[in-house]
Amino acid sequence: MSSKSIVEECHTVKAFVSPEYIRSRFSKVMSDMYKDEVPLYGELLDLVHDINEKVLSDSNEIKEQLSRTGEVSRLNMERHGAIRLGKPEELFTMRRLFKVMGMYPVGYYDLATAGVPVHATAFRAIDNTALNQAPFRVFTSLLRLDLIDDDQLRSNVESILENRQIFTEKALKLIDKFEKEGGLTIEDTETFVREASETFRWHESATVDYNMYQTLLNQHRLIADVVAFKGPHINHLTPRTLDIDTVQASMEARNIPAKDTIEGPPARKCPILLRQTSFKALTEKVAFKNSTGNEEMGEHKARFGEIEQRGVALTQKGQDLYNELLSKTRRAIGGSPTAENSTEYNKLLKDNFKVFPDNYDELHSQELAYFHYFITEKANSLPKDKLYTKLDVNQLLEKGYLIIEPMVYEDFLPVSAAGIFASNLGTDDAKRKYEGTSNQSLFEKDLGEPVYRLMQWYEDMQEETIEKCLALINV
Ligand code: OOG
Ligand code: NI
Repeated sequence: MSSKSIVEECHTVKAFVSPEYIRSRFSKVMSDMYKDEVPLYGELLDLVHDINEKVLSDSNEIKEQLSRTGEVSRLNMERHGAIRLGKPEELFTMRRLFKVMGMYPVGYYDLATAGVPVHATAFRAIDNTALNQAPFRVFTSLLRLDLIDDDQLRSNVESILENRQIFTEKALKLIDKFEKEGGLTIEDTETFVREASETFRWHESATVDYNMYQTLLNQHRLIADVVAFKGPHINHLTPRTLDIDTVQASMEARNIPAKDTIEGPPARKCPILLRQTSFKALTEKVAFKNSTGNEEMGEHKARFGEIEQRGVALTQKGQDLYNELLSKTRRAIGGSPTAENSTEYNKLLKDNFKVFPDNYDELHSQELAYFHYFITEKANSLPKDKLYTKLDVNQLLEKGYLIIEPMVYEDFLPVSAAGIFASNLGTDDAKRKYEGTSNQSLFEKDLGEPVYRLMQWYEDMQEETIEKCLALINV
């Protein structure tokens, strides 16, 4: 290539910003918007921030662990949100929209068996560095129209949703532009972030009349939430806390109406997977159209605030043990915990989980959890006459040439997600059962591509850190 063409090329190359930048801008805009719409969420953020600071200043061990894995820098910007979509095309375009921000669908969650007629994925970054730079994720569910048994209602829902356009013209244009050109400039990014956030905004007026809203509500509160509005308002945002029990107790002390039980595993020295709690959904005024063209006021409950504490990701073996112990506990109290039996439930959960090892060395040696590997100073003194392989890893660990740190679980838990849905939808809905099997292939067809396999992702990441250590040792 001549030097002239290089110069020419330089002139035409546009400076694209990174997907991490777009994602963190978007996350910030969403958080500000939600703080504005749901002030209690702002209060929750402050609470979580104060408690995280205290945990970090009280425990050097936690601070060092989070520094080594790169999580400490992301803690204050860490959050997830959730949206509920109504039709396949919305899911398809949502995938394209999130791709602009470097977010890809990971995992398939079927919530029908838990009485919620949706299936879902989580859009998130998939590269470890990218995740540490901007950890924002969105749990995205799609209504399963095939689970509405009333034919008339299903066809009404279809026609209500048929002409709905949840994306702005400008957002759609910028998605096209990103796909054609491979990136967005800083100016386009600002427009994109603003336009994309419009899709997730709350609307005080419904698109249906009050009667239709009631009909939808009677079928399932979630169906009303998805179908009666102009778009998929973000229904919660969730900061990450380092001490969920303290936040739960502080919520109660501040009269923030907290959910009765924390979802997920019990409190442990070495946290596993994900524990979550929330404050209950607000009752908000909504204007419904009526047949005379006037507005009729009513109310709707959908939006809440949630918090989560993340722990180490489990291998399939660990996940199976987790599922077994959780089911055993739920069976013993007759299903999902309630306000009345929450103390009994928590005690039983703690007892049942006693068999789950609670130190990182054992979680590692029994292959129950995933870890990042790091080399220590001491590794410099290793004799150079041998090529170290994966077979040597355990011995290198034992002798202190390598150390491990827990790999944080980045995803969601179907039983917890159903519990979060249920606590904000009302117990009658939660008791519903939907017949029929999960339908990952239909979901992936609507999405337009397969979801990333969840376990494989952790397996690959662990493998990567081992390879990296061996490469450093073998230089
Ligand atoms: C989503 C509930 C799932 C979580 O944290 O498990 C979720 C919803 O209510 O739409 O966000
Ligand atoms: Ni959530």
